[in-house]
Amino acid sequence: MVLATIVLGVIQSVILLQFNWFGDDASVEAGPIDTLLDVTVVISSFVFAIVCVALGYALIKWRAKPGDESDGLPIHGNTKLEIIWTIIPVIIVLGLGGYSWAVLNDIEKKDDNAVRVNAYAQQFAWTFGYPEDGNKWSEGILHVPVNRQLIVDLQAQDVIHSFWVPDWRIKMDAVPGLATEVIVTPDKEGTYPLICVELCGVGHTTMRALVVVQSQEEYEAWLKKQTTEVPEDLLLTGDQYREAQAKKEEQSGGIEGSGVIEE
Ligand SMILES: [Cu+2]
Repeated sequence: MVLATIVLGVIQSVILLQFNWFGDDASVEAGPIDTLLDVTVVISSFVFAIVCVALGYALIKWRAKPGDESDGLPIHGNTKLEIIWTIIPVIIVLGLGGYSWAVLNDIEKKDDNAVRVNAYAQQFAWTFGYPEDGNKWSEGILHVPVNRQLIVDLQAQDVIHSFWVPDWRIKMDAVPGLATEVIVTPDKEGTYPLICVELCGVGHTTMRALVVVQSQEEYEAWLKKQTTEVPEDLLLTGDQYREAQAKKEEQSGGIEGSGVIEE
């Protein structure tokens, strides 16, 4: 049985690892994320193999003889077995949880040299602000430099949206009134789809944009050519949010300056 389980687990793992589940990879973060998925696939394959072999063994070994209509034995649990099948899954889940935490912790480290972009999400479009150079604005297309960390501040204008670039493997929700950000280092030049992956209304499926990853020089040249600035009404939502946050901090800080708590 042990041998059958190992053989089945190995065969399943080998087959499942042949698939390129997430498509091409175009970020530094894609490597560790894909490895995490592969480890999960292999562990799941062996768990599935244990279940299949145990089930197959039971079906053959304890099959009722033809004509045997009698009841089965009155079995009343098995404490040892129950402890084992509780502890092993707990170890697996905690182990994978710790591993995932370590990967996330590692890929979310911020770089001082990162380029910052604002992504404004609204029903049903993405637009982008570039605070590094006059707060320029682009609609439906995000330009970023290659091999430089990118921090995208997500700003939802109406409902919850979600920023996902499959080739980067990174996905993050944009929530009204909440500051969330995408941290990623694109490492391959090219054009990639950006997809909203939070059902945000009737036009949700059309809420897509393009990401253009290019060299630092090309990126700067493109940014220089842009003339439109981020419209006021888009800025307002962000500013209002920051104002509210500042007020809150003042209040929790107590005594001075809030102008709200008098007596
Ligand atoms: Cu959306």
